[in-house]
Amino acid sequence: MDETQKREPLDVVVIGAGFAGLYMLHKLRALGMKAVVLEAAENVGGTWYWNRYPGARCDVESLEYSYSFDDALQQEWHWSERYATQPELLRYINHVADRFDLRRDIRFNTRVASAARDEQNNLWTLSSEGGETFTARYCISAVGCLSLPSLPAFKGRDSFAGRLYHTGLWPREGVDFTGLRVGVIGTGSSGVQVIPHIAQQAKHLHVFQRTPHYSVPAKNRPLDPGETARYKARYPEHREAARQSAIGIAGFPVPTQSALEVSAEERTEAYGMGWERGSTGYTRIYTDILKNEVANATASDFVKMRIQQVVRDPAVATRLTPRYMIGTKRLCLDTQYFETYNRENVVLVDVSEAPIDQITEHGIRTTAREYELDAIVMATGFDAITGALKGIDIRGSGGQSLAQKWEAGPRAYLGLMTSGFPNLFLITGPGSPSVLSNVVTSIEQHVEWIADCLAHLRQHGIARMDADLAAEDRWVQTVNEAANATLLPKGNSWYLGANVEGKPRVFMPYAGGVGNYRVVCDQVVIDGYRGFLLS
Ligand code: N01
Repeated sequence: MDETQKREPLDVVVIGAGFAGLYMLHKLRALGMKAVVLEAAENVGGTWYWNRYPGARCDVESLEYSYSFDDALQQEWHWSERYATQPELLRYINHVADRFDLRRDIRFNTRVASAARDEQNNLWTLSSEGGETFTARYCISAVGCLSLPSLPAFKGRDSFAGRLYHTGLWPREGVDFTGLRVGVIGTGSSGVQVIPHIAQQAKHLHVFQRTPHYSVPAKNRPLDPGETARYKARYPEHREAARQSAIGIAGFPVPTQSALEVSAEERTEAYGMGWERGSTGYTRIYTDILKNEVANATASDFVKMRIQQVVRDPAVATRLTPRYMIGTKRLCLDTQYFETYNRENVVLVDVSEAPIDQITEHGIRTTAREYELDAIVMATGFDAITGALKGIDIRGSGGQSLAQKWEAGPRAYLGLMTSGFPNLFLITGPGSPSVLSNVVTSIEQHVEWIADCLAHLRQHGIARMDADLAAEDRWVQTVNEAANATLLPKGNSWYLGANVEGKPRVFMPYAGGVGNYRVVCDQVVIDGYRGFLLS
């Protein structure tokens, strides 16, 4: 008899102990449900556990990028900086795990390999890579949207004699680059954050850039106690504003004007103020920056102009100047990023024309020449939104594989369930605002929706819930329409899977706004879980 048969099935098994999995467990406990969380890492934290690279910092302000579900928690926790560093965020998540006594139901070092639906017994069986099995009535994915690192399959990757790192799999003990010749591949959010730090330590840094990206200064600073106290005094209002907002952030002013209905002088002043304020809200200064190409060009041009001003060598400045529309790839937030290219020990290698041909024993060879290096840092991002889920062999009704169902792009109703996989819930799944929002706001909304749903099923004696295929198809259409009403699908971004070779080009998150999305989810419930099949 194997482990599975010896044990009573659990009510719920949750995959992942990041922000989503922890809160889900807390809610399930409150419902009196027997739940276990399976976590690949040896501790809690999810993305904040793995992304320990120097300079890792959140780009949503600390007072907003935190749980709102417990007032004592939000009042008592002290954030030291406007944008929290990775270590501070990890301390916070550990505090939450301890405060709510969550660890006793988390199995660490347990990477889920497969999840199979047993239709006859209405159960899910999950197997770990270590061979353990867990059986439950419901399975909830809290695997995160940016959790499977993408390592481009450069020829010769294993032949490199030096040390090779990925920002999303950073060694716990840290890395000392002192005196080394370092190469960083990638200039997205991770690259933009890690590059200034490595530049300060390394003897020499080569940055291999394929696409120059937009970044605005974070203007990070210590939080003033008076300011924090004033903010906390109105926490419930701020949180409610975030829930109703477009991207789950209360602090971004709601734009009221088109960029094209004001004078050039007025625009320049507004962009200048946005630049000085330091936040990704820069692309929300006017209503149409992400909707109209002409409006977008005005916002893009301002940042391009700033890059030209900051970077002293005009040829380097030109190579650092983005050529796409701002915001169509995720806007980066940095501290001294462009300034770093004024350092003597930093060289920008443009690999858009002479791409990386291979990694050699000695370093990186582009089609133009070889660069000798002691260490290589891949800041090459993630197989976003679907990668972690598709990496688990998930089999629904009739043995259908999720990876196969999503071969041409993910399909999920409200991003919460995918038809043919009954009793499997997805926190921040594809087709929900997820990565286009303050993800903690979106996680809380999904966790609460799922918990309410499970309570409803129990109360009404409903054992099985699935998404109706027709409702799912209509929602996928809605997601496409929402994206196409913006400029977002026009960038070669990871929102579209464009960063992973062979991944279908499908815009995955819902771009219609956090507040609007919440209304839809709530209305579906009011309508008796419209679009779901309950039996
Ligand atoms: O990954 P990315 P990331 N040859 O995909 C390059 C969140 N995040 O880890 O643009 C050469 O953005 C690639 O080039 P290109 C945030 O949501 C948040 O930086 O595809 N280069 C790009 O420059 C963010 O958006 C925070 O042409 C190659 C880079 O690698 C998301 O995570 C911090 C290449 C990858 O950039 C992902 O950010 C960090 C190749 N073969 C992350 N393959 C904050 O909160 C890829 N690249 C601040």
